[in-house]
Amino acid sequence: MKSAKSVVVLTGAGISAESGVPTFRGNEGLWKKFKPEELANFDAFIKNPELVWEWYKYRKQIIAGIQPNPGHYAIVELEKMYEKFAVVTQNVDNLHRRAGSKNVYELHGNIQRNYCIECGKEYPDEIIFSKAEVPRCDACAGLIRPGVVWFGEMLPADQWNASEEAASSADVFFSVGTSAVVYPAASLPYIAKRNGALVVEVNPETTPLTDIADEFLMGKSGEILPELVNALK
Ligand code: BJW
Ligand code: ZN
Repeated sequence: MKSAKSVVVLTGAGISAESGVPTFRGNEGLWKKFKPEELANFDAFIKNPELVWEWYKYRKQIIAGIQPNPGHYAIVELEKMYEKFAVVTQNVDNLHRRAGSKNVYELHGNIQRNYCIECGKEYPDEIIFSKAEVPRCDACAGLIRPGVVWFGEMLPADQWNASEEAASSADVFFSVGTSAVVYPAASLPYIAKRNGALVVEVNPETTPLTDIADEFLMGKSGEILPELVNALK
């Protein structure tokens, strides 16, 4: 870490768990009743937009009421220490930017965005919450959807390309608070490792990545990352 020039931190739902955002999988997971693959896809939305909107409105409300935690702030501190630094997040909660991280790539979109599936017109959350029924576009009557990336959808090309490039040239690559099962995000640590990076995983539980990680720091990111920053300072 002391000699590294380029550091990349990939984050998942676990980094926001200590802020009070439920994770997707596992015992405390949001989707205990529904498999993520069943709900977070376009066909499920078309079949049952009421259910999918109920789920996103619930999460928008949670996210609006919470704050970044020491894990997010430790990543802000790390960014100040390196010439090249990137946060690549699978989270849609905007907490890295709110904490003060500058170079953030959002692979799965942002839950604060909403847009019409027919004409692309964007809508703020106030419009979404002003209607009890499924929100529709005032220009073309198309369904409005959340601005996130569902299964089977392409990731935003600019965010993905920049993340892949950052992973390829990283000296140290962190995988923090992700179950490391959703692709293509889960391929980034492998890309980094193939290009010579030291791969460090931070998670209270093991994942499919643990076996190939060079270091596994077992525990909560809100505790481990601040300790790491202190040790570096
Ligand atoms: C803590 C902690 C603490 C707890 N501190 N840690 C077969 C094989 C391979 C791939 C595929 C396949 N079939 C289909 C695919 C592709 C598919 C995929 O990967 N599927 C696999 C699941 C099998 N991927 C896609 O479809 C992607 N697109 C794509 O591939 O495009 C190309 C394509 C186009 C057309 C056709 C086919 C391919 C898109 C993926 C989009 C994922 N979207 C979601 C929803 C986003 C919107 C929303 O938020 O609602 O993204 S799903 C959900 O999972 C969300 C997350 O970002 C993502 C990852 O979850 P994450 O962050 O890892 O959370 P958890 O809950 O799983 O884990 C939390 C972790 O934290 C745990 O490990 C805990 O232990 C830990 N933790 N407390 C630190 N305090
Ligand atoms: Zn429209």
